[in-house]
Amino acid sequence: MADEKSLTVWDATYDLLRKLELTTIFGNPGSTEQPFLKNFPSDFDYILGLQEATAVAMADGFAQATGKPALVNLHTSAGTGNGMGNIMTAFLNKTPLIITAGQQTREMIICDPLLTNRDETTLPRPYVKWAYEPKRAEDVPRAIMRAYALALQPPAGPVYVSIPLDDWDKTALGWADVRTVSSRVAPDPERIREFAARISAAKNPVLVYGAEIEKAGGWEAGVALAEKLNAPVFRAPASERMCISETHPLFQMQLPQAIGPISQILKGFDLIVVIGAPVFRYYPYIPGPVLPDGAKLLQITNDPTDAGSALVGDSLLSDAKLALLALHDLVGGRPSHAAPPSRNKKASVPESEGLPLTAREAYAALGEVRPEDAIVVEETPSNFMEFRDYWPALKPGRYYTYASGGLGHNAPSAVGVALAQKKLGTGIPVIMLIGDGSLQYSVQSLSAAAQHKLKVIYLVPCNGEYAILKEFAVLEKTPNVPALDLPYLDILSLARGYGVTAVKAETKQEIQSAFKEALAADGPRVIAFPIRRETKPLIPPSVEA
Ligand SMILES: Cc1ncc(C[n+]2csc(CCOP(=O)(O)OP(=O)(O)O)c2C)c(N)n1
Ligand SMILES: [Mg+2]
Repeated sequence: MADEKSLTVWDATYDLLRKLELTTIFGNPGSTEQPFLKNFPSDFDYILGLQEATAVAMADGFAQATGKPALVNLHTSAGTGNGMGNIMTAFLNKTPLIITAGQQTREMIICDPLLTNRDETTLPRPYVKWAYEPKRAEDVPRAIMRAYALALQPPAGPVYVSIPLDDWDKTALGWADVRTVSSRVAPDPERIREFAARISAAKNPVLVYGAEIEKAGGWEAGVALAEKLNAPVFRAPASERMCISETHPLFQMQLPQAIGPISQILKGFDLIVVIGAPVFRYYPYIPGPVLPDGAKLLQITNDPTDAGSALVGDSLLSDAKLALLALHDLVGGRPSHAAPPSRNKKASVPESEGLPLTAREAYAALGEVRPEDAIVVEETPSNFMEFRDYWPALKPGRYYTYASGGLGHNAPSAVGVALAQKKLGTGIPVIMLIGDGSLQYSVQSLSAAAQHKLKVIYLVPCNGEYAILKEFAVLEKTPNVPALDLPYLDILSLARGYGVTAVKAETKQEIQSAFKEALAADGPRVIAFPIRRETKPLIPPSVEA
């Protein structure tokens, strides 16, 4: 290690990263990053994305699965641009990511040479919590420390530090000071008492749980509150994480992502208590009352933006777990209140109608051979709800998807989740359920899975189309949209091109045996299974009722 006299910005920064446990760096190198990556220390790992969208989302999955911030290094403006869709998703996922990007030499920036990141602090906005380029090279380690402290605090999220390539060899101010910050906010005691009193006074309260509960480690606290109140639990629409076992008798279903249908479903409840979620994450516009007649709403979130954007109700800022524990102590129990009938019926296995299988038939087949402890990462827009019918979430940390709907996030995120399992030594396999269209957006992630021999099984339902957009076209009455069919995609060749063993499975038996083989294999596998083309209603009639 360098002595204090010759200490460089590079030395001080790597020392800081080591102390912050940011020793896994996701990225894609260019000449503006090479001065940072030179003499790469042997106790660090570099995970190559091949494209920055992949690098960002791998880091996102890794950070979520380890529960710690992760570091991504992007190539100046072009690399930031490529990563931007997934930076947006990381922002909505509230994942703490420290993003560093190379920048041209300070001496030359004035004349706009190639690779200049013009307006470097504007480019990643509004989807970073902070964007900064140090005013002098010596401030690089402090900027990274500040970025780390900001990324971690609620609501967590990505931060961006642009670093000119000539900064790394400059003399440092000294070793960087390592700081710690808190990552939870406790509820205002007076306001949570008011919320508890309103819940205790409600005749027929309902709980809507969101992703913040799992991120806060609050599954048990959520169950305890629901059981004390004897109140039904819905999952917030478009939740990126789970919050309760889907087989718990009080669990109902995930709410649909539309105004009218949500009110329909919540009809009859006088108090809707949303914990750890926005109110609400909508998708198609289906008009209707925001709340059913006579209902009031309470929201608890750690995000002031989500508290601000709610159309109705009263909000309280808090970490979800701390709020659940406090409410549990403060509310009155309702043991005599009749338990709600569960909507959560075991999905029946459909009769075979020939080939190709429907998505439901294929998922029923997979559900039969499910290893209980696997992690699922999902991006299959038109049929993920069917998958969940046969693969209910049972434990925390076993289900990930995106908070944004921006395709290209989950395939690389699954690789990050699998890398985390490898580093943590859990042995838990990762099942990546990905649409044939969606796989194309960050297809390079297959390569990292192969290079690091990660236990990821890609399940690719192949309908050769953008099925969800056909469903949207019916709802929005927009016929004859071009380019919704992609029958020419060759998933097996793509996978093999990136070094991943790939098989096609058509029948129930083929799917099941390919899956069992994949579970036993060393490294990733792709299983492509043709599914029947179906254009279903975007909001299923069962949830409109
Ligand atoms: C970055 C991005 N580009 C485009 C879209 C629009 N989009 C939403 S779903 C979808 C099709 C997904 O196709 P596929 O993965 O095959 O799933 P399927 O609808 O067939 O189930 C598209 C293109 C998007 N959500 N994100
Ligand atoms: Mg498709």
